[in-house]
Amino acid sequence: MTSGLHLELVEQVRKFCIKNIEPTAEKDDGESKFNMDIYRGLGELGVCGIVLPEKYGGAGLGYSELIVVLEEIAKFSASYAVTLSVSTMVQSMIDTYGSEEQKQKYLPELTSGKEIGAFSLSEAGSGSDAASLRTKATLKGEDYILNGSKMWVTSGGVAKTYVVMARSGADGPKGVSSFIVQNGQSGFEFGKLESKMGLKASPTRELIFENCKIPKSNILGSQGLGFNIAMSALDRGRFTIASIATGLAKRSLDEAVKYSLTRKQFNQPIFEFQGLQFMMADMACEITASELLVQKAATNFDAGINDQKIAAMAKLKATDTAMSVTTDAVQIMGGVGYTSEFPLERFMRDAKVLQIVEGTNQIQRVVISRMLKKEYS
Ligand code: COS
Repeated sequence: MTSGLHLELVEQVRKFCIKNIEPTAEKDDGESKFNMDIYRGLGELGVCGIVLPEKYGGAGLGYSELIVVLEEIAKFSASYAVTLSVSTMVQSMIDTYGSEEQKQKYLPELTSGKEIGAFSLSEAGSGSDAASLRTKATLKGEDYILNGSKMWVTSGGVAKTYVVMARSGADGPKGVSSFIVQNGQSGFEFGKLESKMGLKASPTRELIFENCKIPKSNILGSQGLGFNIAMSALDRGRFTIASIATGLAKRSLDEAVKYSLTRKQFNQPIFEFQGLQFMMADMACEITASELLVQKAATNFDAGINDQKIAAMAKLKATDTAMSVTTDAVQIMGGVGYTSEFPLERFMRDAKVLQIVEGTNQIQRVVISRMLKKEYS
């Protein structure tokens, strides 16, 4: 699986992260600070539009390359990796469902990393039951009027371009449409900035729409297609989140093994205790299983196969693994693992949200079991 191109990408991204992310990662986490210059630096490196066509400023590569990049960034900061993952998901929505005019207008500044894209589906009353969303989009002449609020929007406030799912028709999934809305639009305000357990360098905000008038031409795809657009975007978003989980887990195991080989107690490196060896063997096994699922999901997409089941499996397995591996890595490192001297306590807090975002892991099980039922019916 590891090609020369992948190794080259990993090397470039690693160098960038060591120089630009690692030195301030702990401080930025402590201050909940997102640094736009870091994101723009990733853009200059050419990784902010990896899967987008070159015609719109992308690199014209595939998801197999994107997961390698995200995994590497996550070894330093899950916050920047998630920002990039979600912005890429938004770009791919515009690329797949947008008109030529929309692509030319919105994609170049997203692919270049000059600006960020954000995805806005959840609301206070509709999380897992996404099709019950209530934000209204009322067609009046040549415009839609948006009213309502959206919650837990990754990059809310720092992103310029938002794909917002709103109700333009009847109850249920068929009444949902997707709209492109940009920061600065009259009637569009940012609400509460969330105070979170982890992923602190990535702002999460509420969006408020009050008689926000957007031209009809800002609809993505066609009226009533919004739920399907959101779901198919999440099929891609879910395994890219999984690659971030794999990055967190890999770095955590790396730190734990290195530490346990040098830390001595009872006159020997703590690595020599079988209790810890078995923990680390299990961690390595689970990480490899996760990595293979993520790779399978990515190669499927690159081959044009939209396999929801594998994407959901990758998200479920890799994020549960990240949670258990980061927790065990902190345990192996003991007191020092619980301090911010090492990044592991941050990684453990960051891992938790990966089990929740882009569909909780319970929803991934719903998707997997529905697919199983379909296969056997
Ligand atoms: N790709 C394209 N279309 C999809 C799809 C996918 N992956 N999944 C569902 N759809 C379509 C269905 O085909 C159906 O359309 P048709 O009637 O034309 O066939 C429509 O969407 C409704 O699908 P479904 O009946 O499965 O909808 P449900 O209300 O049962 O919801 C779940 C399904 C629970 C899977 C969905 O609501 C979900 O993923 N929830 C989690 C939301 C989430 O991930 N939020 C995170 C936001 S980002 S932090």
